[in-house]
Order: sequence, then structure tokens, then C-alpha cells
Amino acid sequence: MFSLKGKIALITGASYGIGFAIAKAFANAGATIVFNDIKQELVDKGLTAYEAEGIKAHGYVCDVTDEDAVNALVATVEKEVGVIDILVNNAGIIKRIPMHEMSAAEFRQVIDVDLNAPFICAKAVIPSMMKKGGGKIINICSMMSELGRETVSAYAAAKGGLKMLTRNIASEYGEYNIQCNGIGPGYIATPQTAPLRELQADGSRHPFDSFIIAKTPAARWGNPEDLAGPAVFLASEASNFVNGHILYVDGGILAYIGKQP
Ligand code: NAP
Ligand code: GCO
Repeated sequence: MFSLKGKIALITGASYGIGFAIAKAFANAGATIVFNDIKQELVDKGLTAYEAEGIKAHGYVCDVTDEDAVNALVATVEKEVGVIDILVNNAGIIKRIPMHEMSAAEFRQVIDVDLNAPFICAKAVIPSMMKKGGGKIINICSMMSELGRETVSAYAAAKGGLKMLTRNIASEYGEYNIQCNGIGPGYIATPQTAPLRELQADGSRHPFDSFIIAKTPAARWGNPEDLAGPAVFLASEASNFVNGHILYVDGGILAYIGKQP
């Protein structure tokens, strides 16, 4: 039920971090892995990392915000590997800038990568999924699909929008046996969140690090591997009647009021 044998999965921005961990889990479940990143050096680094895990991945250079480049990538993958059965919209960026200091260009850049790109990538794979008789699209959402916080207005707007794009893809293509769901990771230790975990000059924890531990019933940051099982579930037949759902993998953050004084 959880097997991905014979399936081809494209995971965007997956040379490291959450995307890499999801791809690794997909490969262990039997899928063929395709990933992209913006620069050749990152693709090469990713290929080496997959090889070290015994995974023969296919890596391509592609900026997910560039519609022509994404269409060309999907055409190349179809020719060289096969029709994409599973798409994970993982590539993402964040800019932590107080909103009143953020330029419109900076805001647009975040929306472009975190919301427009998932639209572009989903649009590119859906026609072949419809022809093939089904497919799985997983959008990597966030705590910020539900919650706000200081400095992340663009990211929250994009990830909130991605939640609704997820529901709309499910609504529009469910009848073609396409399931589109989201994963909303909690606070996960990756390069994206490294600045929030940096040790202070005196060796103590970053205040944001302590804040997250106190906000999380599991009392720890997540690891990229914590997302592996939920991703395999949403990519496999086990979730064939799950559509338009956001699965929060957050150690309980959204259920919790915070540590009592
Ligand atoms: P990460 O460590 O920063 O990795 C993101 C990857 O996306 C990088 O390989 C990055 O490449 C790539 N990327 C960025 N812009 C791209 C573009 N235009 N085209 C192609 N690739 C691009 O991030 P992560 O923490 O693994 O996060 C992965 C996803 O999970 C993101 O959507 C993020 O918002 C989401 N998320 C993360 C957390 C967390 O706590 N870490 C929590 C919730 C959701 P470069 O290195 O070249 O930029
Ligand atoms: C931040 C964080 C987050 C997380 C994640 C939470 O600055 O608050 O980077 O937004 O990365 O998306 O789910």
C-alpha cells in the first residue's frame, strides 16, 4: 500500500534539506528520483549525496520560477526518464524583514518562488497525469499557512496561498484521479532555519531556538527525516481518497497554546 515501485517522482529544490529527505524516502519506497536546483554545482552536490545513499537520482538545472524552463524540464524528464507520477513542490525561500521595511520587489520574489512556482510546476505535470489516469502532487506548506509572526509577511502570504492552491488543484483535478495535498512542516533544522538556531556569543541557545522548543509539545526541532513517512503516505496508494488536505507535521505546535509560566 505504501510502495512507490515503478513511480517517477520530481522533487523540486531537493539537493539538500527537506526535499532531499523526502526524495530519499521515496527512493527507499521504490520510486525513481528526479530533482532540480538552480545551479549546476548544487545539482552535482545533490547527485553525490544521493549516490552516497545508494540512490541513482536524475538531477537537472532549472529555476522553478521560469515557466519556459519548467516546461522544458518536464519535457526532458518525460523523454529521458518517463511521465512524472509524483510532484513535490519543495523549493522555497524566506526573507525575514519587517514588513514596513520590505520592498515590493522582495515581497514579489518570495511569492514568485513559494507560490507562483508551485502553480507553474503543477500546471506543467497535470496534462500528462490526466492522460496517464492519475498522479500525486504534494505542496510543502508551513506553520505560516496558518499562523503569522513578525518579519515573514511575504512567506506567510505565499504559504497561505499555497494551502488554497492545494485545495483548488484537488477540487479541479480530483475527478482525474489526481490527489493534491500539502505537508505543513513545523520548525525543521535545515539551512533555511540555521540563522534561528545560531549559538549566541556566550555559547547559549539563540532566543528563537528556546522559543520554538517551548512552543513545540515534542520539545525539539524537527529533522527533515520526520517528513519522510507523511510524504510517502501522500505519494502512495494509501492516500488515494485523501485530497486537498494539509498534513501538519509539527510536533504538535498548532495544537498547543505554549508552555505555561
Ligand atoms: P532549504 O534548506 O533552504 O532548501 C530549499 C531548496 O530550494 C534549496 O536547494 C534551494 O536552492 C532551492 N530553491 C530555492 N529557490 C529555487 C528556485 N527558484 N528554483 C529551484 N530551486 C530553488 O529549505 P528547506 O528548509 O529544506 O525547505 C524546503 C521547503 O520546506 C521550502 O518550501 C520551505 O519553505 C518549506 N518549509 C521549511 C521549514 C523549515 O523549518 N525548514 C518549515 C516549513 C516549511 P538554493 O540553495 O540555490 O537556494
Ligand atoms: C520562520 C521560519 C518558518 C519555518 C517554517 C515553519 O522564520 O518563522 O523560517 O517560517 O521555516 O516554514 O513551518
